[in-house]
This record gives sequence, structure tokens and C-alpha cells, in this order.
Amino acid sequence: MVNRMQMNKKAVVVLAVVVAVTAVVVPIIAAIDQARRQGLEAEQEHMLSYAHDVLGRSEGTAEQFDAGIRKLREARETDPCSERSLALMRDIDLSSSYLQAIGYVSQGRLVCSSLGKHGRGIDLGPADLVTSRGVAIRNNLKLPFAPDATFVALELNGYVVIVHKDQPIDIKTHERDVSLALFSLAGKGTGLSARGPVDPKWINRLGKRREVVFRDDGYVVAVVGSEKYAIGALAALPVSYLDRRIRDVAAVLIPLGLVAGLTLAYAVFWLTQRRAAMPTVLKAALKRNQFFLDYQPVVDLRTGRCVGAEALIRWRQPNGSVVRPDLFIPVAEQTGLIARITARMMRLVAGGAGQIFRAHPDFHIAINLSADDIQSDHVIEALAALIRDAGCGPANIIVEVTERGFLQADIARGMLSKIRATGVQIAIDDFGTGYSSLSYLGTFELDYLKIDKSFVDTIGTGAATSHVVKHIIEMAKALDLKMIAEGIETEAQAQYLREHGVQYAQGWLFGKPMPLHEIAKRLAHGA
Ligand code: G
Ligand code: G
Ligand code: MN
Repeated sequence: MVNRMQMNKKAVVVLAVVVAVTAVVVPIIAAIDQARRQGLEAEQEHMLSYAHDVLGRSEGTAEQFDAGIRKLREARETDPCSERSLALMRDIDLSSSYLQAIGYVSQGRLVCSSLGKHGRGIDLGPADLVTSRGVAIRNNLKLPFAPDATFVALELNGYVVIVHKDQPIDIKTHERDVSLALFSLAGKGTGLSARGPVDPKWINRLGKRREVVFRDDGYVVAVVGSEKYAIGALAALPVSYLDRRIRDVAAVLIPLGLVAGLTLAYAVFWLTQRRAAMPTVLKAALKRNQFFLDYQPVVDLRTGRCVGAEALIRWRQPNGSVVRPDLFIPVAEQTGLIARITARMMRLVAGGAGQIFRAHPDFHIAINLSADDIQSDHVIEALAALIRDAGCGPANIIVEVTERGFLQADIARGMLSKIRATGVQIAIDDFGTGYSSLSYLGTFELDYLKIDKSFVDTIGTGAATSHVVKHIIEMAKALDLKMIAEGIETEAQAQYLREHGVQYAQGWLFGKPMPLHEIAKRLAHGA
């Protein structure tokens, strides 16, 4: 039996941990995977837009090249290096954002340009490729007046423009490791300028399309081709860049998820264990006499004298901690143990209060009954036994019933009537916090109405609900009920209640729940 229970317990722990960790980690992994996929998509978009940027700059260059050469030809100067020609070249140069220079070439030599006359001319060397339109391209040009820079020269009909080789790929990218390239589609993908590693076979993937995006060998690649010129551009990002970012995120999220999962598992396990164990533990507590009573003084508001006390049950666990009734009374009610607890509470009152009743014949003790308690006749016998054993009269006992106890109205009405017939008095507890209809109230035989702490708390606050307490008082008066106000903490509250005719009060202002012998001490001192 013990073995089986231990096995079950182990199985529950394992199950709780597996379920909770799965419940937390699986969504995290799914989220990471989703983030990776979205990241990949976003990077594909980025690459496409970079490739278009590069292409756009090159197309701009090509347009300015065409326009510049057209202007020079339309000028029809007989001497291409005349002062007027040079002035026109400077004009074109200044108004063309992409062009570094525009000039005249004769037999492979740059004779003059927007920069001036070049003496015997600068040798441009042979063309690297010639496009179908007849544009001769030199793609790694060095010029003596700018030895550190590399240029590209585009020549057509004796005119040439010179641009920085890096000009088309000189764009800002969000990611550090982006490869960019501009290439000519004429010479089977001859690179014109590039940065970062570029695989020539990527260019071929474009085929006849205008743009293509794909993944290849660890890269996200976008390739685009121009509609007007025989040029294309590409942008590529190593996937490892994304993986690194995702790994950083996962390195934080997954341990966090594990911790959250384990915490959740522990909480679930702890709660289920506790709940499942409660009835068993309550039974054991009854058997081992772990319940005891504290008593909270009830005072007469006019004289300030202690006229009675409310018995409040507590459960001292073996480890010494004291459990308050709000935690175990509901469980006892749900599991049918409340009758045994009520019986125990009454025996504790009977066992302890005899002496006080003998010394103070007018003293009263209020006991709390739960809704179930007033559904059966047992309570009548139990009260009779309590009165006999405590050696008091029935008027020394007040039974507190919460509004919930009135729900089965007919049975409750009959029971309360029977109890009252024995001379025991009845108080309605926690009044106003339940949901019973007010019209019922007049049909029950009652002696006291306990004004709940939540209404007392509103006194003097100016809150919208602060006038409710006045109505409760008026209603109690109309029904001819005596009043006990609960939870009084300030003299102002006591003053207000006193002025409005409330007779009795309980609260920290007068005394917290305490052992019965403390109450006896107070009575002896006449406090
Ligand atoms: O003072 P304390 O926190 O213990 O009171 C909590 C609530 O528990 C009170 O509202 C009171 O009505 C209820 N209570 C205290 N003792 C008993 C008891 O013996 N039986 C029942 N049914 N309720 C009790
Ligand atoms: O059964 P009943 O609802 O009357 O229980 C009253 C509850 O309110 C108990 O838990 C008791 O300890 C608590 N209590 C009693 N007087 C005061 C008080 O003046 N202030 C506060 N905050 N709690 C009180
Ligand atoms: Mn009470």
C-alpha cells in the first residue's frame, strides 16, 4: 500500500514535470523556428532590395552615360577637345551625380576630359568586354592622377565616362556580412564590381527572369537583371548570420523556458498534492487533536465591557504552523468532514468555557456553523450536549450562520426555529456579502445581525459604498435585530457605530482572537 502510494507519487511528479516542461518548451521551440523562418523571409526581402539598389545605381550611371554622350555628339564640335567641348564636358560632369569624368578617347588613349587636356593622352589599355550595343568596358582602370582608386570606363563612339568602381555597390546594408555584386550579362556574367564572396554560378540562376531569390550553400541570395541594360546585380547573406542571431535568442529563451516549466510543474504538483491530501490530512488532524480555538472579544459599545467572544477554530500542524479556517473549512465542507469539525469545535468550547460561565453568568460565546450544519437535526443534539457540558444556559450560546446557510430556505428556517426554541440565540454572519434576497431575512427567526468588516471599513472613507452601513443598521432596527459590528480598527468607526445605535462590536481595536484564558484575565480585570 505504502509502496503503491510512493510509486503513484513518483509517477505524478514525473508526469507533472514532463507536461509542464513540454508545455513551456515546445511553444518556445516553435516560436524560435517561426522566428527563424520569418527572419529568413525578411532577409530574402532585404537581399532583394539591396540587389535592386545596386542595379538602380548602375542603371543611373548608364543613363547619365547615354545622356552625356548624346549631348557631346549633338554639339557637333569639329575639335572634340576644343575649349567649348571641354566646357561642355565639365557641365555634363557637374550635373551628373554618378559620373566622375567624361572625356574623349582616341586610339585607346584619353586625350581630354572634364578634368582638362591630358597632354599626350592617358593609355586606357584594352577593353575587358564589349556589349552588344558596342560599349567597351574597362573594368579595373587605374588613372595616374588618382593612383589609389580603381575606376570603370565605359566607351562608345570615341567618348568615355569614368566612374568609381565601387560606386554601384557603395550602399548601406543593415547586416555586416552582405556580399554585393554588379555584373555584365553580356560577357556571361563578368563581374564589374563586387564586395564579399560571390559565387559566379548564382548569376546563371537568373536565366531570363528579372529577379530570383534562393538559398544556396548556406547563403540567401537575390539576383536581379536590368530591363534596359545588359547588367545585373546580386546581394547575398550567409545563413550563419541568421543562425547566430537565433542561437543567441534560443540561448536565453530555452533555459528560461525550462526554469518556467519546472516552476510550473512544482506548483501544479504541490497544489494537486495538497488538495488531494487535504481530506486525509484533516481526518488525521481530527484524530490527533490538532484543532484548537481562539476567542475574539465582543464588547458592548456603550460600556466598552467584554460581554462575550466568538470562537474561531485553528489547526496547528505538526510542524507548528497554524492554519486559518478560511483554508480548511471550505475543504471540510466539500468533503463531508465539516460535521466532525463542528462537533470537535463544540466539544472544545464545552471543555474550556465552564469556568468563565460560572464566574460570569451573562457571558456569551458565539460559535460558527456552516451551511451543512443546519441541514440536519444532529446540531440540535450537539448544542444540547454543549450546554450541558459547559454548565451554561442556552442564552449563553449564540450560533452564527452565514447567508449561505439560508439558501435551502425551508430546511434552514425549520432548523433555526428549532434551535431558537431551545433558547440558543442566532446571528446572521457576514451579512451583505452573500447573495440571499433581503425579503428572506424577515422570514427567519434571528436575534443578531453581524455587520461585516467590509462595510465597517467604508465608514468615514467617503466611498460610494459608505452609506450602505447606514442602511444595514436601519434594516436591522426595522427587523428588531441586535447588531454586532465586525472588524473595528479605529475609534472613529466605533464612535460612528455607537452613535447609530449599534450595540456590540468585535475588532482589533478591542482585541484580536486570543486564547480563552486571556479572555478570562480581561473579565477578571473588568476590562
Ligand atoms: O479569525 P479567522 O480568520 O479564523 O476567521 C475566518 C473565518 O472562518 C470566519 O469568517 C469564521 O466564520 C470561520 N470560522 C471560524 N471558526 C469556524 C468554525 O468552527 N466553523 C466554521 N464553520 N467556520 C468557522
Ligand atoms: O467569522 P468572521 O467572519 O467574523 O471572522 C472574522 C475574521 O476577521 C477573522 O479572520 C478575524 O481574525 C478577522 N478580524 C477580526 N477583527 C479584525 C479586525 O479588526 N481587523 C482585521 N483586519 N481583521 C479582523
Ligand atoms: Mn463569525
